[in-house]
Amino acid sequence: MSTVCVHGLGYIGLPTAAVLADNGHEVFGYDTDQGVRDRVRNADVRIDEPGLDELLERAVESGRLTATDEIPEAQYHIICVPTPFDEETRRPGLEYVNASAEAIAPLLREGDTVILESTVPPGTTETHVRPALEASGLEAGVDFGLAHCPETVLPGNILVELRENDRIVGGIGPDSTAAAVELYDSFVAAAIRTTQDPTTAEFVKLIQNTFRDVNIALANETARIAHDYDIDTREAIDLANGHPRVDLLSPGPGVGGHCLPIDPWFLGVGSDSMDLIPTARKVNDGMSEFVVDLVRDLVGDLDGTKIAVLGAAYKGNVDDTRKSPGVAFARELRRGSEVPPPATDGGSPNGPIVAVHDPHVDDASIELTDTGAASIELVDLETATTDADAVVITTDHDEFAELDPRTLRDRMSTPNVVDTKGILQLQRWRDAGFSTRRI
Ligand code: SAJ
Repeated sequence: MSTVCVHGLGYIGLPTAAVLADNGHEVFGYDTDQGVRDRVRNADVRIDEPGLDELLERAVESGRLTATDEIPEAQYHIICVPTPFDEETRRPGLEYVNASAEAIAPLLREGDTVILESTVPPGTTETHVRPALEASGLEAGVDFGLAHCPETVLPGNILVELRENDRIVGGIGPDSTAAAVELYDSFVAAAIRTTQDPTTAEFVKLIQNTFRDVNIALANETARIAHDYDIDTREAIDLANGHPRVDLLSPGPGVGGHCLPIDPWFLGVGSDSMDLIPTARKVNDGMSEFVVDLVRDLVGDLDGTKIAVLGAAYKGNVDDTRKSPGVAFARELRRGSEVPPPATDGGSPNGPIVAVHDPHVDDASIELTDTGAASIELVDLETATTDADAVVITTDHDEFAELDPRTLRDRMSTPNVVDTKGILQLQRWRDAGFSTRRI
């Protein structure tokens, strides 16, 4: 068993630290945010992630996971800090990665190993982390280990995937790789696959998410084409997927989260060869506009109407609203509507009233108030749907699949529904008097 310091206690660092502790390691969790450290000390989880509460409680109570204000010496340092995306330059900020490496350098001892898990452009471990650590006077691959091992877990299923997903490890020299593999081997049940350098490992992570993004774009474009032919996309995709070499993904209102909409751009940091990938991004981002057109098909002119958007989380059964397609769609509905309509008179000629509801998301965690969005509110289901002219499902939460169309119909001004996730049994809704559209 080893001493491990996990740097950054967010979506990835916190579950990783807890799993390591649960597997017998002595784990220190370091985060620059005092609030985060205090919450970990109290085993207080703010992420909607199955099983994490109990695991964290166990790790903290056993004394094997300690949130710390000062970075300790440790046999392993795992860096799980964010690489925030700059929308204008389409590049990641590496300041947190750099700061972690600089903070580790003075504590680094011969034989220790540093592992970068944060998603970064290819080459970052070599060009940023390595020089910062070598300021210690020690040499990577000789005196200490340095490797990249990208995280690949799916939000909503993190604890299962931490143990059951294959891992890719690319170290500087064979000793770095071996040291990192030894640590992951202590809790990963799947294969740990190695490559000879960190840059390949960084690249692999990015092409995995790019594969998903580009293939979802194909599904989304297929949906738009099917719409022009008045064909039910999901039925067509289902039939097409009966072929042994065809596996189209699911269309929807766009692609959200902190990975798929962002990671493809990281590939372009050191390459001018991207052509298809940016086009796929454009297709996925354009889905908000397509959904607005579907609503117009049903409702006509949107001025003075009320639209209930069901789903602010970026995907089903999670509370994460980062780059959420539901939020993008709500904003798209309000685009160009500079003046907020009065809330009481059923609207004005200044665009629709947009009411967003999400049972997994609370008020504090969502920003709906920027340009043109002043009249978008996050409200309960009854408030959102009362007097609405259309309900639009933008997230595949279980709660939405179980909605009762008759209850909604009785509250709404006009019974229209758009299902962008294909989760409703639309015949039931039609039987209840709804006009329907779906992607
Ligand atoms: N989506 C579709 N159609 C689909 C599948 C997904 O529209 O057929 C949408 C979702 O609704 C969501 C977005 O794509 O808005 C992303 O959802 P996701 O569940 O596909 O993936 P993430 O972003 O939650 O997690 C991804 C995963 N990457 C891959 O599956 C290759 C996860 O394994 C990574 O660890 C994670 O990114 C990450 O951290 O990079």
